[in-house]
Amino acid sequence: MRIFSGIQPTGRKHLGNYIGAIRHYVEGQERTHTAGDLAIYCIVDLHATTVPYEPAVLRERLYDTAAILLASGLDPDRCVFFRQGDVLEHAELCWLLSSVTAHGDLNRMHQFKEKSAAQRELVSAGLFLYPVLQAADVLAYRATEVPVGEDQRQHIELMRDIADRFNARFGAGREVLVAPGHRIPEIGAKIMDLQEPAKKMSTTGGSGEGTLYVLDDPATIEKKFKRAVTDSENEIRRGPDKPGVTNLIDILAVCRGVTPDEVVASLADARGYGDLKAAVAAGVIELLTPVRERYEALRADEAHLEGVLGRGADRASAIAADTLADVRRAMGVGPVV
Ligand code: AQP
Repeated sequence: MRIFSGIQPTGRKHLGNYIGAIRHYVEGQERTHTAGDLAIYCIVDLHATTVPYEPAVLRERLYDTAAILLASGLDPDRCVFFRQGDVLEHAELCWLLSSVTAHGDLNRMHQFKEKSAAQRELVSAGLFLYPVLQAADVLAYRATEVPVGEDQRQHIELMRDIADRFNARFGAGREVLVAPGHRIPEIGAKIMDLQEPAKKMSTTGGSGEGTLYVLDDPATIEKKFKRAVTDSENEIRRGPDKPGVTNLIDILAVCRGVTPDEVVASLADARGYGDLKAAVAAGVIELLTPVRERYEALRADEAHLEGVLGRGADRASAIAADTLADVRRAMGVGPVV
């Protein structure tokens, strides 16, 4: 078992990122460490350049994201934690894999359709190639498991196709690249916007009031849940006709580490949505307070963050270079080695 996952240093990380991805990174780190395997986590700054951005802000957000991940429990002694832009193999592998990626498949990606529609000036070729770079990220480490939220399912399926196509075209009977599986949580894979519960909570596409940030203070968390959009009934249950209430139940289930049914049962005597909202706010405050408290000290020491990322990049490079050498050899690229 080898785990790989990447996270963008864009915007501020929100509850969806935390519940759908970050907390699973920590779980995966412990699981692989215990089993003598490896978990590899990467802040994908190259991906962040595919939409308009400010270079100075990108650096700030990179440190913000690194500090959040460490504050959440990533331990560089128990996993490999690095910045994508430090390991040059990602970009080269992206180019090489583009030769076995169908243009038509990239055109079908939901994320490309949504993000390209949102661009006012330039739809970059980088945005189109985003899933190929993401495939390179994972395939460079021959990862078998990729913890992600529901929105990334299509990209993981594409990277499996890319690996299979590469092996069929260039492998000469060998599995040069490993087709990874996704690990999408049963509950919390798609946390919805608190104001527009039909839409996923999102860095770029969501509403400010409906997006709950990992670093929000308790008063803000209470306020955002109090104002969360529900429906005109008073019945606490899950269902496609109740996206707002379903979202609150699921968030509370994750916070308590129980099933949504157990959450519903525990609220049998509730006086209405007010009690549900108060319980969710309390649960999220308990979940995120330790992260927020650890964050400040970590964020203040950029030299330490650079040291951690640099050491992680050295470890990552050693693995990725090995895969790249195999890929180049299989494709007949570069000198004979
Ligand atoms: N709402 C969500 N619920 C559960 N998981 C989510 N993820 C994102 N939104 C939700 C998961 O978080 C991981 C890191 O995401 P990312 O920062 O690399 O960017 P993203 O997937 O594009 O999501 P964002 O942060 O909300 O940004 P945009 O604005 O692009 O939509 C991924 O594993 C993702 O599945």
